[in-house]
Amino acid sequence: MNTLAFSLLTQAVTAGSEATYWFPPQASTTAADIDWIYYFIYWISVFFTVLIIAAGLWFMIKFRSKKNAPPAAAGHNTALEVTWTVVPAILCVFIFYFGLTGYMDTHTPPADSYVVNVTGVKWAWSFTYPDGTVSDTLHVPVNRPVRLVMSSEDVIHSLFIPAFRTKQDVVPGRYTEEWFEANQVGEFDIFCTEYCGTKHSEMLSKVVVHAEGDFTKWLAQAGNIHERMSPVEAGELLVKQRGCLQCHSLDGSPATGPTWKGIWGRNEKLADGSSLTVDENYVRTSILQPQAQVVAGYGPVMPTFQGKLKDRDITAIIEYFKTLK
Ligand code: HEC
Ligand SMILES: [Cu+2]
Repeated sequence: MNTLAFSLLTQAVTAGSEATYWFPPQASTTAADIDWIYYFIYWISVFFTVLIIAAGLWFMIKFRSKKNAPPAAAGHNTALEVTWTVVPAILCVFIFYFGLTGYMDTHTPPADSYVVNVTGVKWAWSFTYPDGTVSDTLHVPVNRPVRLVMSSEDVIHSLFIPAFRTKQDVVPGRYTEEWFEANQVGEFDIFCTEYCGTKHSEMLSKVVVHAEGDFTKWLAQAGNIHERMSPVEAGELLVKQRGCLQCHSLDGSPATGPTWKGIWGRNEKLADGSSLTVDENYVRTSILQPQAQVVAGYGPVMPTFQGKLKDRDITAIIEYFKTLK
């Protein structure tokens, strides 16, 4: 057997906590069980596929009809028929049992879970922690159950963390939840797995699993950006974290929204035919009531950041805009 095929086969049998050719690492407490039942079904399928095709080929040869002979009458074999009914029935009950208990485990968050709120919006994720801190990557402590309470501002998205083997739709107008307990420190991918429009495939993020103690440090750091950096730096961080750059470019290239290159003091034509100069109040209104003054040539698709960006944040963004010559 060549080495690639051999290593694929051994990986498929012995999936450990490391990533394999087929799967990302098993980085949560439920991942190993999910992979176990997956491989159980997989190997049963391989076994029966080989068995049935081999038997079919063998019967074709062995029972080939003789020239001009009448077809042989088929009889019963009770022992054989009972076997091929009872064995698959037991296997199905077994798979159902493990499927159901696994489903219950992955859908029942422990009562002491750490709660993070998740918002999906075309085309970015944002994560809000109990103290009000917001980030565009999900930060969690290791070895502690985390419950995500999720909602969407527009269409249906789905938050998928392959390394944790967890996935759940994120739906407008209601909350859905998913939970996991990461058991490995590191960075893992987050995908949107519900087709949600043009940039669906770019709706990516990461989950950063912190070692014991580091998470609290990260949270304290992330929370006080205005104390820790200048307004320009804070503004730059905010527009990255809040997903503004999904729709606004910094290099003059067109996107869903107008580019921010040279935005400050620019003369802007609005959809209602009027025009104005970009100043503090215009930026503030654009962020809090985007539909009030729509720029000519663009759709009224910007979500409001009312209640999400505080005055101090908007001031920082304005200072940052002034640097985008
Ligand atoms: C879903 C896409 C989208 C996101 C996300 C988005 N915007 Fe916009 N934005 C637009 C569109 C489209 C326009 C033009 C239409 C309008 O004026 O409402 C716009 C207009 C603006 C304007 C006026 C620009 C000009 O040239 O006159 C500002 C300022 C602005 N956005 C700031 C922000 C900030 C700050 C954020 C993040 C906190 C953000 N936007 C996030 C789509 C978006
Ligand atoms: Cu999406």
